[in-house]
Amino acid sequence: MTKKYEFPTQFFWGASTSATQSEGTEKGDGKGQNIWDYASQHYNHRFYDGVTTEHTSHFYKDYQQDIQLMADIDFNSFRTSISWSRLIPDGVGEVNQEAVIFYNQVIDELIAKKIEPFINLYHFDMPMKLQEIGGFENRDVIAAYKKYAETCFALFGDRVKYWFTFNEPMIPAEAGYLHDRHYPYVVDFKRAATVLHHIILAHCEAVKSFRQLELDSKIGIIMDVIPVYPRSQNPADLKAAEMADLFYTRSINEPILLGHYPAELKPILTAYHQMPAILENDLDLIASTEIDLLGINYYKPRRVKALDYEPNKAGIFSPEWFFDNYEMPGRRMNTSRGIEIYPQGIYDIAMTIKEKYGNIDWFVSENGIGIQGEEAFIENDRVEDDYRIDFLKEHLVWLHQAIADGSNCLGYHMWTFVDCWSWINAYKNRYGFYRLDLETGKKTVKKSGLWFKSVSQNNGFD
Ligand code: BGP
Repeated sequence: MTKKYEFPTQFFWGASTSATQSEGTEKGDGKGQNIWDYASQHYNHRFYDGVTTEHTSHFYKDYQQDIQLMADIDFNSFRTSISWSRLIPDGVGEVNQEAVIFYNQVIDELIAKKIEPFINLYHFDMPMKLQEIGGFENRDVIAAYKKYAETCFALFGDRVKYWFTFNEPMIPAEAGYLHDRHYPYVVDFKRAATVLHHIILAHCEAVKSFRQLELDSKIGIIMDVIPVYPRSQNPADLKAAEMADLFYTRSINEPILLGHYPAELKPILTAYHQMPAILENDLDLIASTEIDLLGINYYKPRRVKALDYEPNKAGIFSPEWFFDNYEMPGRRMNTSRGIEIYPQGIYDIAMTIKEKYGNIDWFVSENGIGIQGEEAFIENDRVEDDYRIDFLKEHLVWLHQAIADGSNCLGYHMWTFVDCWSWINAYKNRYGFYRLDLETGKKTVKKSGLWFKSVSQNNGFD
């Protein structure tokens, strides 16, 4: 029977997570520390309720059961990441054989359950040994990442058909080196720009290595193409929006998707002495790298207005010298997370990809709603999360419209499969299709999980 909102055949339905947020550690697993293991122990006060990475949803131990739970609600695809510091504990040396066994089992189990594995190589989780030499600020780490990527392709490339180099490549630079949210908690624009440039080069190197293998699979990257909306059509607001877009979106999207940095960036960074070192062949490498598939994480729009006050330019250089964030009156909020909900944004992103980025194949790689205090919605042992179903529906309706208008969208992954540990917020906000009981570890499907199952089964909804 046709559905009112029917999606293209072989549409990917599933969810995403990351290694650090789901695996946990077990005695004797041979995993090396990454920056999150380190930061959640040594800067424990920065994490909600002081929960460390040891207390995640135990995918390392429970992967078989978890994959069965995914199959129970009809996922046909699932994204997770490989933990670099699990596979190569010091980031560059010996491969940890326990990790090889684990990831082989995960991949095989997913395939056996007819769930396509989407494998990402880097989700914010620099091995601590490499962070000690500067992480992505140090050019040598590009070569270490390339070697790590090649190791993954060699070990798992025979079965993994969808690879991704990075999740949200802007975030390690912006949150770790400019806005004091992620370790190493540096606040320095030029260092952030250096990290971003090196991440882009690492992405290019991994894609280059991948191409040489001529595998029958695709490679891409997971990004945010955050739509920017000006407060008004006043030229000052429009200029502010242009600057926010330039710094936070185009500076990463254009090198990855168009093969060059936006021309406007260099004169500004040079004038303010913030230009990172770019070596002779870097721009050629960027220009010659193409991806096959783009993942887009969409949570919120960015609303912008002209500055209320002149910034103090004696302070640390910041993109916020050129615009203010705008709190639109009447905006619809997810108050748990403190972000605006704007389903139409997904349509606007699709049209930007279509018009500006060659209508490349893409999929929604994350979208979801984190809610604090979800236990208040438990009835008869089930979270009755109608608000999540409404959220999903509204976004899917806009996505459906985008596809009707010619967007090459291949799938939709919700964040996330089971309530997971989150950077900074730990377990404050729950996002999963399954509820995780932190005391017992029990995972129970929510109403939204059952709704999603029917959507996947019917490839759409009414
Ligand atoms: C994305 C990250 C995810 C996930 C999600 C939810 O940006 O890729 O790893 O954490 O945001 O955000 P948060 O956990 O901060 O609420």
